[in-house]
Amino acid sequence: MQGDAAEPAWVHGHAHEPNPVPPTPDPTLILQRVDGSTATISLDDLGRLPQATAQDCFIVSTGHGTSGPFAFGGVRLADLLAAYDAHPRAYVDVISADGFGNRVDAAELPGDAARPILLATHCDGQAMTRAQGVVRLIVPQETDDALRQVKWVARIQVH
Ligand SMILES: Nc1nc2c(c(=O)[nH]1)N[C@H]1C(S)=C(S)[C@@H](COP(=O)(O)O)O[C@H]1N2
Ligand SMILES: [Mo]
Repeated sequence: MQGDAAEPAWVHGHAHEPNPVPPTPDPTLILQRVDGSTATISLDDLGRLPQATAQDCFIVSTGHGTSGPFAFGGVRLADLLAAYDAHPRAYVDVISADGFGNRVDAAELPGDAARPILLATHCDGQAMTRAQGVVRLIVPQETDDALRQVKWVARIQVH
């Protein structure tokens, strides 16, 4: 996608009406590289990559209030991209099947070593349920009431 006309609507903000219902049952996701080639990534594939934790994360949910702090576990977004030879030039769109998404700038990817940007599969050491969002994007530094916690990540589009 190029140019403003093709921008996804959520780039310009998203209403805080969290969808509680997973749009699909299968957590398998598709990664698309800058050259258009794709890789299919299952939950097992994520589990085989190096695991990291982001401590002290809250879910400031517009639906059911604030909960936490949680320690989310999973794969650093930067590690996933490197493992699949997907190198962003500008940004990475992390998109769910229910029309939600968030844009992570390439400059944000190195992140904070103690609280990295994650594709989380675990919460407080437990495998997350599909309803909890697996696979769930976690940007620990976000301050926008969970707008950067994309539940049910289905597609990672590298630009
Ligand atoms: N796929 C998807 N992810 C989403 C949303 C959504 O509607 N769809 N809503 C966001 C918002 S605004 C909030 S407050 C949180 C709510 O997370 P929770 O359902 O775990 O409380 O999910 C975020 N992630
Ligand atoms: Mo929200």
